[in-house]
Amino acid sequence: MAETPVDPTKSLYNSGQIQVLKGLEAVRKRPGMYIGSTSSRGLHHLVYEVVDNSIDEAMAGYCTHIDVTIHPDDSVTVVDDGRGIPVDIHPTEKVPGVELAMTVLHAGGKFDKSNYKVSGGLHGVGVSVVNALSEWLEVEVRRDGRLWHQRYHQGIKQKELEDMGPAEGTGTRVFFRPDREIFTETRFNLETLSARLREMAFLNKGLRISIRDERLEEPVEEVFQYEGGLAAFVNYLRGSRQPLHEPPLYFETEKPEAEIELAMQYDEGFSENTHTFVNNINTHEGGTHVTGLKAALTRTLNDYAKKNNLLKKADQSLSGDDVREGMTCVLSVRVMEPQFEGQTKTKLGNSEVRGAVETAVNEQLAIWLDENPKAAKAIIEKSLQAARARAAARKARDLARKKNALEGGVLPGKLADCSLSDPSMTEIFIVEGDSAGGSAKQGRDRSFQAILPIKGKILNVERARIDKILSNTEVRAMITAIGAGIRDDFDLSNARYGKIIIMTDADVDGAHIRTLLLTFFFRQMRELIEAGSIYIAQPPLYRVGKGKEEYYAYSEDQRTEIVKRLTNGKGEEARGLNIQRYKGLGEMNPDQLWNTTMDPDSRTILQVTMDSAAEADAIFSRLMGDDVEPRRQFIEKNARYVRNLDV
Ligand code: 0RA
Repeated sequence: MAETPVDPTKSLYNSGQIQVLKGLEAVRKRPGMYIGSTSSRGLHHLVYEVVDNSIDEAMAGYCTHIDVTIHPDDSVTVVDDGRGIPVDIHPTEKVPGVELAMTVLHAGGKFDKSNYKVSGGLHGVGVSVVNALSEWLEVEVRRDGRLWHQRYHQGIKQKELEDMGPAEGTGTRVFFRPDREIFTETRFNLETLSARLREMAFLNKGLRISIRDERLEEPVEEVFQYEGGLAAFVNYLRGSRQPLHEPPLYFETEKPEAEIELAMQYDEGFSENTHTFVNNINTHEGGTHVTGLKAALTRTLNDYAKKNNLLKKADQSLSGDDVREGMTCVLSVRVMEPQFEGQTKTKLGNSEVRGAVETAVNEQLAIWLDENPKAAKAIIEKSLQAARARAAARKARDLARKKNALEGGVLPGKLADCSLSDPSMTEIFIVEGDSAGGSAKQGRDRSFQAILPIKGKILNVERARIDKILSNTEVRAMITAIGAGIRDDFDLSNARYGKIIIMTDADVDGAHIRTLLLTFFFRQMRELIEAGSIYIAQPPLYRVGKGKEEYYAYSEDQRTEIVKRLTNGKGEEARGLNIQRYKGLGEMNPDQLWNTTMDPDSRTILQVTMDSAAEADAIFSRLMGDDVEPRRQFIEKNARYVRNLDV
């Protein structure tokens, strides 16, 4: 029954095959060029790349289910119920379509462009890159009543595509194990993958995406499927903030230049939460669609307010910032030939999209306001309040400026500054508590390390308005020490330090303070996160001493490992070991703090990134909003979200 669709007498090494081997070799030589990095981030990109192909099939209208499984050995399966990758022999390449997809760079499945109107996938490098970087990969295709199978090792086929016999349905299954010779991190983070898959489900209304983690004794499964699409996304992002109206404004419309989908809702909070996507790609850097959206919001809300005599003075108008305060908004556009620009290729350049989005939002928002006068009034009233608060904040800032408080000049008294001033060399540790601050000041290298101790719980910036935030002592100390201003006035080029390192105790209180600090940076100095300047210090949990030797453990696993090594496997009961659990940074002497946590040559610090800004936003809202319960649950579960930000 096995039937080989390629003439077996033909040499494996015709010129096409040699090209293929060269291409995959290039990927293995310089993986970073194709997937960004070989760390945790690159590892997760492998899964995104495979899933993106299935999502393209869903966007084309042929796929309704995608199931992702993480197996106990950190191999992954992605199954979809799409049409299945074609298996017939390509007329010029003389190999099955599926083999082209697996071995030819950028083929992906889109080797025939007519198959897809629009397609997503940030990297668009194609599944062949995943194949090249996998110890092994198996692909299975169900098509035309049969099941087809092929296996690869490090991108090289082990056999020709094989017909495995009759099968029902259609679809594609890709099963792979990332190559340990390539990746420095090979464990998948469930939360990271879930966050991304959840986002994809929100963006593709009705599509069912599941993830199953078989690495735990009790496998866990999560299913993401949202009939509400972006409206459900906005609801999720809003978290526990009180809505000003329900349901969110929602529309879908088709213009010649783009398909446009939007959901928007105002709440009693003070931040703006806008997330925008083009062909399922998060456009962190904005672009023409965002310009169109903002212009339409400002214009239509002002028009409505004027028409209904809601503005106090005839010449009063609402600014863009005013009308976006307390707004959660998700915009998703689909365009045929997107042009991505910017540092991270996440800024839309197509000029025709601006007008399309602007017109659509003008039209739809005007209709919605007319049909929802109560909501409209609440939104305008809120924008007017925002305008007043902004005026008050300006006053407060001017006042502060006079006292030199926010513009550098007088640095906070508690700051132990460093002697160098070139930010590419310098770093500041924001340290919880005066006693730990004292140890850090003594232990540091004062040439390039500055220390700012802060007291316990800083103000919860999610719940406070700008004028109040600016009057908080701890917050002011951070703003002055960093020296780059806040929000719209923030200027990265004025930052006095290249790295801002949050150093808190390795306990629940420490996690809480870290959350507060991250919220502060997320809301007030987001560019610092975007620039990759915010880090989390990793103090050790244990010191294991044996005679004169000492070792530090940063996790329970590490402690077990060290004890095993020092006792030749006998365990902790063996005598001569002195195990100390650090309850706080203050228990370490200055030398220990330097050696374990501060010395750039030996420390580990986690970089906080914006990769999953939408997810971070939801977490912040959930944790920092008015509801106590989610916060309590979170603290009980502990501060694992930093990993989400980090990957
Ligand atoms: C090329 C053409 C067609 C489907 C696909 C590729 C396809 C690729 C992937 C990758 C993962 N899942 C996928 N599902 C489909 C359409 C072929 C036709 O016209 O039937």
